[in-house]
Amino acid sequence: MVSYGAHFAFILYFIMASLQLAPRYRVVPILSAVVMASAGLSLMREFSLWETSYELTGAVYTPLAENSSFTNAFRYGNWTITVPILLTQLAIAFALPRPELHKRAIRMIIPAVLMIWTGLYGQFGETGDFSQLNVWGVISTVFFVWLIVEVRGVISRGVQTSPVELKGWPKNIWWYFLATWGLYPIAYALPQLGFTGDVVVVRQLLFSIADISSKLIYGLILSRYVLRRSALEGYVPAAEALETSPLGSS
Ligand code: RET
Repeated sequence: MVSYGAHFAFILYFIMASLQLAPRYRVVPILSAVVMASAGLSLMREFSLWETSYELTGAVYTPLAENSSFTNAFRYGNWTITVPILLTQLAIAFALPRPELHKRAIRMIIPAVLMIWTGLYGQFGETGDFSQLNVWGVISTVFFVWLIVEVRGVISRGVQTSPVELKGWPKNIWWYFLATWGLYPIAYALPQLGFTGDVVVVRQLLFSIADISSKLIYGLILSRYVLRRSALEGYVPAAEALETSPLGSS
C-alpha cells in the first residue's frame, strides 16, 4: 500500500518538475510520471491479489484457500514496461546525441528484457526442488551482467557530457543503480539463500524498498540533475523570467 500510494502521489510532482526544465529535458520527469502510473496500477493489483490470497492469523499470513494462489508474475510483466523507460531516461538525461541515444537505449533494453523474461519463467519454479529457479536465475543474471556493462557505458558518456559542476552525478547514479537494482535478484533468490522465515512477506518488503528506490527516488535524482543542468545551460523557467524582468518586478 505504501508503495502504490507513493507512486501515484509522485505523478503530480514529476509533471510539475517538467515545467521548470529546458524543453530537451522535459521528457525525463514526464517518463518518471509514466513509470509512476504504470507501477502504481500494477502494485495496486498485486496488493488486491495479496488480500484475496492470504489471511493474517495471529502473526503469520496463511493462504486463504486451496485454489487461491499468489504470484509475483504481474511485477515481471510491469517491469517489461518500466525498466526500458528507466534505462532510456538515463541516456536522455545525459543529453546523448540522438543516433547514439537510440543505439545505446536499444543495447540496454535487449539484455534488460531477456533478464526479466528468463527470471519470470524461473520464478514459477520455487515450489518443490529449486532447479528451475536456479537455472533460470543464473541465465537471468548473465543478462543482468550484460546490462550492467551497457549501463556503465552510458554512465561514462554521462561523465563526458555533464558540465564540470555536475560530473560527480553520473558516478553517484552508477553506485545507486547497482545498489538498488541488486535488491531484485536477492528477493528472487530468498528461498534458495536458506531463508526459512516468512519468505512471501520478506520478499514483498524487499520488492517495495527496491521499487521505491529504483523508480521514485531514482526519478527524483534524475529530475534534480536535469534541473541543475538545464539552469547551467542558461535556461530560465518562464515564471522566473517574468519575476526578474523589469516588467515583472515593477
Ligand atoms: C531477476 C531474476 C533473478 C536474476 C536477476 C533478476 C533481476 C531483476 C532486476 C529487476 C529490476 C527491476 C526494476 C523495476 C523497476 O520498475 C529477474 C529477479 C538478476 C534487476 C528496476
